[in-house]
Amino acid sequence: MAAKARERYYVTTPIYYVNDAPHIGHAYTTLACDVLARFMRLDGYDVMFLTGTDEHGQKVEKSARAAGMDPQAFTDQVSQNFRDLARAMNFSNNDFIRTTEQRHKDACQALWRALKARDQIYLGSYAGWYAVRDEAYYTEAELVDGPDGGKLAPTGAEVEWVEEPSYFFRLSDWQEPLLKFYADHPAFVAPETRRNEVISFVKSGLHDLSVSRTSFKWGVPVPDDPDHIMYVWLDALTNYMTAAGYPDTECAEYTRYWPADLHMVGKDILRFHAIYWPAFLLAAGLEPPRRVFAHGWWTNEGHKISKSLGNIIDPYHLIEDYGLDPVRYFLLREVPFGKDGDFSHRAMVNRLNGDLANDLGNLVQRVLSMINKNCGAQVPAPGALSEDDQALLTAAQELVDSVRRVIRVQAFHEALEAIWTVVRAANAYVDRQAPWVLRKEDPARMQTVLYVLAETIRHIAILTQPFMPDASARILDQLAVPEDRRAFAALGGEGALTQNTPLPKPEGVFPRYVEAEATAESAG
Ligand code: ME8
Repeated sequence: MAAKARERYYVTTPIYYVNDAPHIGHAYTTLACDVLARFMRLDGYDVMFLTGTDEHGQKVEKSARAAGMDPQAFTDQVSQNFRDLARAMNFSNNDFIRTTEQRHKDACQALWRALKARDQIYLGSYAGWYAVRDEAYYTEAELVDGPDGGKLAPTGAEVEWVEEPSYFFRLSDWQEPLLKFYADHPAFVAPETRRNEVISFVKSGLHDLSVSRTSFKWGVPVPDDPDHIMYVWLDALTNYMTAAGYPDTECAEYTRYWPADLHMVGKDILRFHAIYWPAFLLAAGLEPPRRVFAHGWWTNEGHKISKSLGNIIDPYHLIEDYGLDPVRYFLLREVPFGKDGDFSHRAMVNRLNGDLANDLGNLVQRVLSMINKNCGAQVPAPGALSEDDQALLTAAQELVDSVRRVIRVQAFHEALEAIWTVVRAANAYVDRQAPWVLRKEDPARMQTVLYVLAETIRHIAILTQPFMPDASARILDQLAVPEDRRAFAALGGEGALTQNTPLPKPEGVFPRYVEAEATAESAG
């Protein structure tokens, strides 16, 4: 245990373009990272969890112009929206990086120099298609027909023809080394289907990549050639190293945290993270990250989420309507992580009222109020354990191992499913043991049953902390579990509840969601 205690874990979110208001998609990616960061901290790891904003490039410059603002003033203002979201969602990031910070410009220029020194960058000229929305270059062959006969990027973004002097990165030299890298590191890209897509894309042939622009100014200047600014993706990807102290590769942060354990991204930006990024790093003689996970896409009641459709899901509205922890639970429980998912009010309410209010909420409420009324509001005193008692306790105690196993591969839905198997087992045990009958017939046995249940709830609430930090804390408060006994080291017999500890008055943790219409009907 002690040896593992200070292992480190470095997890990152994409840095978000500041031109958009934060929506459910951004909240989702960062939430997944937050759960991992909290989980690993509770498991004894020294965690670095990074998020931030991507502030350079043509897309942001355009938005600043549309807002009638200087790009720096614009990004100063809108970057704050993402910090505010992090607070509202209770994210526990240790750092928030902005690509307009000096530390980041220094890192980008250092990486450029390292690539240049190794002859990985050369001056040429680019003529081809560019999509500002994706900040990506496309070949003629990749374009698709648009509805009005024009050409579009495969993502549906508009493309423009670009001809300008440009530096190129020798990406074509990295085809074989990348394929070898994927083969040597089978867990590098997840899920498996995405890994296969990446490998077949690389096998289909890589072209050298244009990595500088001259037709606008909003970016990091290329060292020794200030007519050029660095391609925004080379700039953006470097953020993961900036925050770890690069270019000072000797510093404590860098030696401790690089390479990152996990870059969490949406499937839209996998190519940049799983192909370009490891190629840049290998070419610069630096270590690539250990893993890139590409999760799926959220739709709204079956429709693609977009500004133009006016159906953006605002995380603030969700929090207001359903409560923060139910939203955090829903997003990671409803959809197998990695797959696309659809947000619907009905699905949200089903999870809230079913899994949270009925299954977990009722369990906690029933058990704690029985203890409050019948055990003098103290942790009950257990007698000898029956087979049934032992089976439930063992299931609760073994839960951490199965949860840990699936969290390691970012299968959040499976982690929650495993926890809920024990929640449901505890509810079935209550029904079987009927402590309300024991109250009269065998009060000593009732104490044992309620103790077993309280211990089971303690295990469940410790394990739900990464997902629902506030609700779990409220449950642990009601069991009088001290703050320093809430990490995974306190699971099992180690941190078991002590009989006769006074308990506060129980309060419901997950109120049922009642439909507005239903309230009106029942009132009328
Ligand atoms: O791409 N469903 O930034 P971005 C799920 N700056 N996730 C979604 C989503 C949806 N409907 N919409 C957005 C960029 N996301 C670059 C990244 S990293 C070095 C640079 C999430 O603001 C998802 O994680 O467009 C996606 O990858 C990310 O937001 C894109 O954010």
